[in-house]
Amino acid sequence: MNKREKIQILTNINTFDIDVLTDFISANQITLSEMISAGLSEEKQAELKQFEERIQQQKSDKNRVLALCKDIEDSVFDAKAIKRMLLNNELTEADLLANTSLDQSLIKRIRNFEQTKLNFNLWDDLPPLEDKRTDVYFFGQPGSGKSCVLASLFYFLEKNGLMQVDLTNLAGATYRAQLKDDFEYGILPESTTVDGVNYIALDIRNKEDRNKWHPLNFIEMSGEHFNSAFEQGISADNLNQKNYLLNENRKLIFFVIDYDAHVQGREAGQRFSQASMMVNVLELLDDQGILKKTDAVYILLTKSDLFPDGVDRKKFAMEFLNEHYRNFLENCKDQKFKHNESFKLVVFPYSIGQVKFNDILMAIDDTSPKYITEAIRSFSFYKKTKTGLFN
Ligand SMILES: Nc1nc2c(ncn2[C@@H]2O[C@H](COP(=O)(O)OP(=O)(O)OP(=O)(O)O)[C@@H](O)[C@H]2O)c(=O)[nH]1
Ligand SMILES: [Mg+2]
Repeated sequence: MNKREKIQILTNINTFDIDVLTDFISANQITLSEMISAGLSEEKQAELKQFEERIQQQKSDKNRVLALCKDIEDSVFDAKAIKRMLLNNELTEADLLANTSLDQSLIKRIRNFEQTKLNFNLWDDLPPLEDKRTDVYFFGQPGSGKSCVLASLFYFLEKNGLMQVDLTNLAGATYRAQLKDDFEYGILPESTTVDGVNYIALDIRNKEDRNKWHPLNFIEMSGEHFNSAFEQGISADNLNQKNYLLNENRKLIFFVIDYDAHVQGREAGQRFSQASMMVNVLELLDDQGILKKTDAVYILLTKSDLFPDGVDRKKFAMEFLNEHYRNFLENCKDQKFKHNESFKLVVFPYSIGQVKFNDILMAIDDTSPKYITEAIRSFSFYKKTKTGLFN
């Protein structure tokens, strides 16, 4: 539009329909204030003001959506939060498709995302640990990946027909099924409630002889109990409720170190570093005579899928721990020496697979659970078959 045309239109501004006027504004050809100065009727002024407000609103909505999409792309939100945004119409599927790398199938998984409410017992409700089993403990700070390790292990054992359940603790058996079923659907467990604890009794088939079984009690508890043991010592209020830890069963102890929390430098909001806590808890376990009854200490460096691309994960884990957890490693070796090499020390990286939005498992990786199964079978005792069906 040239200057002459513009003057012509402004002179006859009240002869144009509203639709034409909004087109002039949208095309940035004539502004509303120019129209008002040219004598636009009050009625049309009111309509155009509303029109401009709507445009303004749309612009800020668009910016808000773009900002949300960028945060989603940067994994700022977990699956639950994105699901909420979709349900509240803060975002649409079209927004996600247009502005993020999410595809339709992932959006569908987010829409349908529902974690099973896990059934955690308080200590008081649990039966005592069955004796004549090896007790398997996982110690690590909240969020380090303990429940995910268990979920991936149970999934692996079941998929490969390596497990027999024991129903002494029904709550434990249900918990195992919940963990495994959700995992199979790519849904990761919610954080273990602060006071939550459970134990799962099951037998793992021996590698060489399918009639032999390794009887185990897996003890799962929240990272808060671990923190509390670090700060206040092992007591009946944390790791040794019900005298579980002090029973006579042989033990396998897994120390779970969160690689991601270390790299992020925030240590998942913890007051103390994992390195300091591990060293103290190891010492406390020895003080309580637990290491005497221990057949293996495992150090898991979890979330190893987040290691730099292309590295040899076992080698990288060893180098990483040697650099950042040197004292803890050396203390483990000292304890081993002190106990006349009566327990094994095993270090390895652990990954459940590829994780997205904190709660969604995109692809399952069996490498680590396979390794851990071997490591448990190697250092726990076995008994003869229950059925004697196979020879
Ligand atoms: N990338 C990646 N993330 C993982 C892996 N394992 C766990 N995570 C992430 O870590 C989060 C916490 O894992 P959990 O297993 O719930 O941690 P926890 O140690 O049981 O924590 P508490 O129950 O709070 O003590 C999961 O929701 C995942 O987002 C892994 O192998 N790879
Ligand atoms: Mg947990």
